Amino acid sequence: MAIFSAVNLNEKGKYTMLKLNIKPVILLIITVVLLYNTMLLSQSKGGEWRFENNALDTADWDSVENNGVLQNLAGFDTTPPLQEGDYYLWLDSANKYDFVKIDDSNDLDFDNENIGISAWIYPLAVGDDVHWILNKGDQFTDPKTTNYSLRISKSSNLEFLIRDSQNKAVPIASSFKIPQDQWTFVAIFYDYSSKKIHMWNTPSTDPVDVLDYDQNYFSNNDPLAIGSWFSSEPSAPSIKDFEGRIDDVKISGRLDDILPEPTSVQKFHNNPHPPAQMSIYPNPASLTHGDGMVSLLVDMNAPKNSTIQIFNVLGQRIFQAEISNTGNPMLFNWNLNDSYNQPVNTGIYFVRVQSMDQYITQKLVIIK
Ligand SMILES: [Ca+2]
Ligand SMILES: [Ca+2]
Ligand SMILES: [Ca+2]
Ligand SMILES: [Ca+2]
Repeated sequence: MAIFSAVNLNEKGKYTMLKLNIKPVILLIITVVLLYNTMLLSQSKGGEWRFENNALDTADWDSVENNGVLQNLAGFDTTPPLQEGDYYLWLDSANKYDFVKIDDSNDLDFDNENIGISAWIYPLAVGDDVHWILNKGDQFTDPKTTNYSLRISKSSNLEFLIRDSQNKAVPIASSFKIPQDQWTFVAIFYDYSSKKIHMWNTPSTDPVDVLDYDQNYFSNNDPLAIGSWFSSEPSAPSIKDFEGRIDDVKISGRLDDILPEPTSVQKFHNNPHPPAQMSIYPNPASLTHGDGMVSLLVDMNAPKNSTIQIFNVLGQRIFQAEISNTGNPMLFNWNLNDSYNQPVNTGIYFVRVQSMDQYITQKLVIIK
């Protein structure tokens, strides 16, 4: 009775109090279920390996989980400096034939089409020989096979290499060199239709090199090796191993999947609606005080199914969820855990919510 009279009276103060009182109820009703990486509409091939104490394919754009198996003394490690998450693939220079082997799959085969590959690498050996970052093929068969591969050349450049129909290796090298003993982002994109290779050594949208490259290339029946070139000769099961740390390896036919998305600028697409709005509270959010939760209240004007993505300052996506239509405004609660359900680190993050042609990005600070 008192509540209704508050509405009827429409006194500004009481009405505001009413809104505040029923807000938790409304918020409960429209609190949405976060569905992890399962409802993305468009797909490509390939995979993503983040080595979070496993070699699982965690890509959200591919159709098959191409999980890897550690070979010989390959392992995962957490010794700093870290690049992505808490673990990376550790390939010790004291060990031979250590790499990750992933079985052949149509999801990993590429035929005369676009292909993109990216990775974070921390090599402990460059310039002494070539070192394979990855290779889909077999070094032992005659002819040898390489559907596609990425390596550090003997001159320390990044090199993309395929094997053509005459079994001839066709490499193309970057202008830049790969430094030793530090993390470097490396990426290539072969735009097959325009016959161009794009190469990066920083996680930005603009490539460092754009090079002519006109080669047909073909799938094979052989494994993908991360950290070497697989050989079916049992006494020497790989060749010219990478030595050091590898993290966040991505393969896709689409450029968007292998490069971090832009994060730092708040943008709005052209649309006839007033700008989308988002409130994040609390902000800063605390990992250890309060309930360890942030709430996002988003007004998208024309609510449709939405995607929430959270990026760190390096532009790496650490969390993503698909949200079905919940009305407008929408409320999301995020428990400050990443996609692996691990608590995120303190620092600056960017929250991006996209719904059809609208998107909005805001900064979120997470403190102890
Ligand atoms: Ca896959
Ligand atoms: Ca990792
Ligand atoms: Ca090794
Ligand atoms: Ca195959």
